[in-house]
Amino acid sequence: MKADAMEADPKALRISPEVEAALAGGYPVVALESTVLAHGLPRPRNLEVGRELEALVRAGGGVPATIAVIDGEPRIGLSEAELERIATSEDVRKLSTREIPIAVAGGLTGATTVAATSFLAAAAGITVFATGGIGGVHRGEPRDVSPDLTELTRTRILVVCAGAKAILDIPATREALETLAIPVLGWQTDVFPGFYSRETGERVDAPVESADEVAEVWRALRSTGIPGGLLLCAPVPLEEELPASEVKEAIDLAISTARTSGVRGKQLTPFLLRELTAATGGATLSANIALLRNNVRVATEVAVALAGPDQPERAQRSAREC
Ligand code: PSU
Ligand code: MN
Repeated sequence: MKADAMEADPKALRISPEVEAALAGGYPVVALESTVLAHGLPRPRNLEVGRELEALVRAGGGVPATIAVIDGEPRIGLSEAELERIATSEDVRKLSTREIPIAVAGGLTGATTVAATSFLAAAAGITVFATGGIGGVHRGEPRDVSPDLTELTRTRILVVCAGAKAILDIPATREALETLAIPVLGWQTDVFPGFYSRETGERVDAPVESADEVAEVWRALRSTGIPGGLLLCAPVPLEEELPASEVKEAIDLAISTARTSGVRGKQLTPFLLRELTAATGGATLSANIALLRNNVRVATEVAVALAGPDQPERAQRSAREC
């Protein structure tokens, strides 16, 4: 099966000159998500984190491509001013894949979720994408299942994340990944991590020890013709971990507040994240930032491994020249 993105009109995407040059030269490129900036982290930390993550990709020898829709244009790689707009403007929507055409037709500005970022990154020819945590199966009935999961069944993308957050139903999320036939790798672990915490009681499909090993699985995914993407889960660094028991109460409270206030649909995840940040103070925020940094470092290593041995130095040179 050909990915839908293969049929996209290349003119429908605006790729920044730097990202375009990197892709044309086969240099390592790492896609970055914008919903985490616009709706997942509090201001003003969100803008600082957005800048820092881009800088981390560069420090690792890659070229960052933060993705968003700006005035109806899907953008792959943002300028400093555009990144600031996504992080600070009041009028930034949350866009999953289904909402991209609506934003494009309406000339709207929005931040892209894991699903939408995956789709646009793959359409632009990017393989590796770093985020914080993926969406999954929410608790309660009727089941609210993030399109992040289904996007991975049809889009060729390697997503690096810290697992799924405990605001979700973790066993159901892990089960859904299995049902949807999405390979789940663990970065130097066989545990499926739980965002703030390293342990969930769930397992990955296979541990991987190095970026080269990830690259091998990626190439095998492509050569076997199995459709869709791959999830690489990197646990939050040990010193920054928040044990699940320390956030459980705040999570249970946030979920019951959402229920009693009738918050559902696409508002649910941002609502729970805001409630949680407010309830736990800086604790969840610093763990969140630590795991984002870690995922970006791992993703850059993987992108460098996929680009081949002589690429990192050339990428740094090209980044300096831009
Ligand atoms: N999980 C987090 N932080 C986030 C998100 C998820 O820990 O910011 C964001 C991501 O952009 C993810 C989206 O793709 O929420 C999932 O939203 P939904 O459940 O509505 O699909
Ligand atoms: Mn949903």
